[in-house]
Amino acid sequence: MFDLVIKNGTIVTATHSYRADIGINGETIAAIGQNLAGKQEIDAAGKLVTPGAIDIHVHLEMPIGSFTSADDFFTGTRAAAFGGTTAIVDFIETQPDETMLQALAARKAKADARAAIDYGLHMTIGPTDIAKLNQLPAVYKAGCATFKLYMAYGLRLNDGELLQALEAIRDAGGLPVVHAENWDVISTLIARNLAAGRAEPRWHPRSRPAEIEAEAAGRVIDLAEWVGVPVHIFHVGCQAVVERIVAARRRGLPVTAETCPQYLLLDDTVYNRPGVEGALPVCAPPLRPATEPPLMWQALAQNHLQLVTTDHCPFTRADKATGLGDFSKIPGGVPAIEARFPLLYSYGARAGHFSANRWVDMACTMPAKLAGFRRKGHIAVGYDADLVVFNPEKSMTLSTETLYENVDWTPYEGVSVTGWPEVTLSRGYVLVQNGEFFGKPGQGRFVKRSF
Ligand code: DUC
Ligand code: ZN
Repeated sequence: MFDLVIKNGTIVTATHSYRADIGINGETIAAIGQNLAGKQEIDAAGKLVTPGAIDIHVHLEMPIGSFTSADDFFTGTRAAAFGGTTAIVDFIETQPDETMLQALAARKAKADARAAIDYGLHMTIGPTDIAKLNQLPAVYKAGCATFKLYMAYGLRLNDGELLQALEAIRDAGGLPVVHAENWDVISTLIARNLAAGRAEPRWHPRSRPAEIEAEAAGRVIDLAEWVGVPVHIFHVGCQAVVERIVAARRRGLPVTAETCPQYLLLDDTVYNRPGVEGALPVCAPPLRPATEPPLMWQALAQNHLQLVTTDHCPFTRADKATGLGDFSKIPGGVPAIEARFPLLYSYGARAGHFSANRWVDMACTMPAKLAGFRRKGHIAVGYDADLVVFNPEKSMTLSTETLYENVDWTPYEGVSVTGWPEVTLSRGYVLVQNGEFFGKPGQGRFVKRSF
C-alpha cells in the first residue's frame, strides 16, 4: 500500500510512453508497475503522466534599474505550478561589498520564505565579481552549479573578464550560462537611433541585429573552447545564432542552447503596435521577423536547440509605459512561466513538430540534466515525486483573467491551447488539482545542484 498512486495513466518520459501506475511513498517515486494500490489514488485514465516541468531561466522579484519584476517567489511559483512546472532556477547578484556566499544566503532567505515549488539559483558573475573568483569552489559546493555571464547590460563582462570567469568556472566544475549579445554595437546603434529621433519600440529590435547577436554567441563559444569548459547559450531566437551552435556541436564541442516561447510564437511586428502595446513585448534579445519562429521549431525538432525555458521577467503596463519616449528605457522581459509547458505541447507536440517524448525532454529532462538537478526531470524509482497529470484534450484560452501570473498583460492574450495540467505534484504533495491550489508560501525548497 503506497501513500499515493497515480493509476491508469500513460507515462511519458523523454524516451518512452507506456501505461503504468506510479506508487509514491512520502516525497519519492517508490514503484512503477501494474495494479498498484494506495491509501490515496488519482485516476489518470486518458491522461499523460509526465515529470514536473523545469524552467531553468526565470527572474522573480528581480530589480532592473528602478523597477522590480512583478512576480515574487510566491506568485511566480504558484503560476508555474498551475502550468505544470515544479522547479525553477532563478539568479543571484552579488553586491560589491558582499561575498558570493552572503549574496546566496540573502537571495535564499527571500525565496525560502515565499517559494511554493523547489528552486535553484544561478550565481551571476559581474565585473565586480572578477576579484572574487576564488570564491567559486565554495559557491559550487553550496549548490550553485551554474554561473550566469552577461555580455550586455551593466553586468556585462569584457572579453578579458569573460576569459577569467570561464577559467574559474571550469576549475570549480561548474557550467557557464550566457546572455550573448554585443553591447558595444548595441549601445552605438541605440544612441544613433535616438539621436535621429527614432525612439519608438520598433527601433528596439533594429538596435540589436541578429548577425551581431550571433557574433557574441560565436565569441563566447570560441572562448569556452579555448578555455576547455562547456557552455550553455541562453534565449536563442534567431537562425544566425542557431548556426553558430550547430557549427560548434558539429566540431564536437559541449555547447548547448535554449529558446523560449516568445521566440517560437511571436515576431517583431508586435513592436509596431500603437502606444504601450508596442512596448509590452520588449525583451532582450528581441523578437525577430516572422521568418524566424518556424526555424526555431525546426531547430528544436532537430535537437540543434536542446531545451526551452521562459526568461520569465514580467513588468506591468505602467512600468513598460515609462519607456515610451525612449525604447532603450523600457524594462525588458515578458511573462511565460505559467503557460510554457502547455504551449509547447499544443504548438509543438500536438502540432506535429516533435513527439510527446521530445516535449518532455526539452521541458523536463534536459533542463534537469543541464542544470544539475539529480533527482528531478524524470520518472523513475528514487526520483522526487514531482509529477504532472496532463489532460491532452483540455482546451484553454489564455488570458490575464485566468492566468495566475501577477502582471496585467500576457503576450498570449486570447491564444488557445489544447492540453493543460490537471494535477501538479511537488515531492508527492498535491499542489494543484483541477484548478485549485493547495500549496503555501515557503513550501518549496532550495535544491543543491551539482554535476
Ligand atoms: N532579458 C530580458 O528581456 N529580461 C530579463 C533579462 C534578459 O536577459
Ligand atoms: Zn534572463
